Amino acid sequence: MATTDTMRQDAYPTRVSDTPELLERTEPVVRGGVDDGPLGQDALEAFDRDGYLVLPEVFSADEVAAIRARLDELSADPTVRADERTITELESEEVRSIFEIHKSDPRFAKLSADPRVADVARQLLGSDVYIHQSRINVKPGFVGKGFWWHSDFETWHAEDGMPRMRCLSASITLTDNYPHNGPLMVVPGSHRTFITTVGQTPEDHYKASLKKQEVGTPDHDSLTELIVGQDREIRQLTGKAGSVVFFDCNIMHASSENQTPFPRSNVFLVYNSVENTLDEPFAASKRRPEFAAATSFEPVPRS
Ligand code: 6CS
Ligand code: FE
Repeated sequence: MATTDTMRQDAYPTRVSDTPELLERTEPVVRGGVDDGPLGQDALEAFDRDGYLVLPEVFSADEVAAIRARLDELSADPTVRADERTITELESEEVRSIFEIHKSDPRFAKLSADPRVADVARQLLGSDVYIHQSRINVKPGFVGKGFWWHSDFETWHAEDGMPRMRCLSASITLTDNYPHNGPLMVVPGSHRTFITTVGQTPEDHYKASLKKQEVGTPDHDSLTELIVGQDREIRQLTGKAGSVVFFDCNIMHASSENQTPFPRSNVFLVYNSVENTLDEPFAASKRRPEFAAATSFEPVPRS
């Protein structure tokens, strides 16, 4: 019998039931080997086990300074601030995120193709890659708010139509990340469990979720089962500016607000495998705008 859209295979059914579940990941984490890129066996095994990998000080202080200077220019530019791709904080007019920077700015386009980042993404995903989403998270001192616990893949699957977990983020730290200024927190190993969430996706959900996500985030009992029940830990990814944190699309992560004078700014580049291009959303009436979910799947050029 011919399958219809409603019968499309969905390995990760989320936002469809009123009871959350913890499902096993049904696919590999690392798809390439030591001959497919710069990472050695230990690094590949660490990413496979933990769902993330920190490469310290990949970019020089001068390179970071140039990117930060550009970030400061963009954040102050009234045209950028008025752009729908710029998200401000819920309680202030402070810039929270600037999306699609790999398309709007040549420096970030070059950064997204930098072999120090893109070659690692290709190796881990075992294929050519394209940019699903890019953004800068500014998290300025004192007023930068946090990001509640979530799996990126849950949103990218439900709202953007991303079929499988063959996708990762590379976070380039533009400022030193301390324990106290809202660094990325991850639950190592959580990438192998998919927590389904309850609650239907509202129309134009991204307008609220990019400021403060609620629908699509795991409930407290599921988070407790994931962390306490599965005997996992919460790890703060601190480190010097210029480091790169690669993290799997399904790892459970969050970050706290920043109550210090020290900004915590990162560039996020989301690499999706060209074998995992977007389908129709799995749990939303329509896909999010292009700046949140690219539908041009050109591979990032190799250098
Ligand atoms: O909804 C999204 O696509 C974005 N939101 C968060 C909190 N992380 C992933 C992504 O940038
Ligand atoms: Fe995220």
